[in-house]
Amino acid sequence: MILHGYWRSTASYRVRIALALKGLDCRQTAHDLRTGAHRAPSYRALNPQALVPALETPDGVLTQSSAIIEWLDEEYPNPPLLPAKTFDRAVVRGMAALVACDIHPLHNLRVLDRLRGDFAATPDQISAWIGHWISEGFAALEEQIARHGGDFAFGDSPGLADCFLLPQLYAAHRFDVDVQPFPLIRAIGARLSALAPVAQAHPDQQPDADRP
Ligand SMILES: N[C@@H](CCC(=O)N[C@@H](CS)C(=O)NCC(=O)O)C(=O)O
Repeated sequence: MILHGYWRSTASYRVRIALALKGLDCRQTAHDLRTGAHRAPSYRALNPQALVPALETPDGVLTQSSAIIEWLDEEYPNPPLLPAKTFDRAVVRGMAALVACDIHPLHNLRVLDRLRGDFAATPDQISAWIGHWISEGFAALEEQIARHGGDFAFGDSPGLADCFLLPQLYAAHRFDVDVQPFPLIRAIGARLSALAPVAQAHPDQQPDADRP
C-alpha cells in the first residue's frame, strides 16, 4: 500500500493514526501542498479531487480519509476501530463526521485561499474564522465525549473518533486556537500521543516535515 499525503495535512494524519493503531506498515509519498504539487496531473490521475490523502491498495486507489479508514478497519479488523453495537458505531461515526464534515473543511487550504484571494480577508480575520469553527465544533465534541467517552473519545480503547480528534487538536495548536475550554479533548489528545505508534504518526515525525 502507498499512502499519498503531506506531513501537515490533518486528513493524512488521520489515516496515519489508523495505520498505527492497527500496526500496519505503509509506504508514503508526499505532495507538498504549499507548492501545489497535489494539483499536478500525475496526482489528479490518482485522486480527481486533488486532495490528500489517497491510498493505493492492491484493489485500486481509495480517496477520502473516512472511507480509507473504514476500509482499513474492514480489511484489517484487529484491533477494531469501531465498537460492536450498531448504535455505538453510529455514535462514533457521528463524532468523526463532526470533525471531518463540520470543522476541518471550513479551514482547509483551498477555503482559506478563497477567503484571502476573493474576499481580501486579513490575517486577523483568517485567524478569527478558523478559531470560530474549531471552537464551535470542539464545544460539541467535548459534550459528546462527556456522554460517550472514557480514556478515549468513545469508551476506553482508541478508535475511529480518535483518528479524527488528534489531528484536529494538532490543527487547533497550529492555528493558535485556545483549547483550554476543552479538558476532555486535551486529555484524550495527551493519552493518544503517549501511544508510541501514534506518536510516530505525528506530522513532525514525517520524512517530508520541515526541519528547524
Ligand atoms: N474530506 C477529505 C479532505 C481532504 C483534504 O481537504 N485534504 C487537504 C489537506 S488536510 C488538502 O488536500 N488540501 C489541499 C487544498 O486545499 O488545496 C478527506 O477527509 O480526505
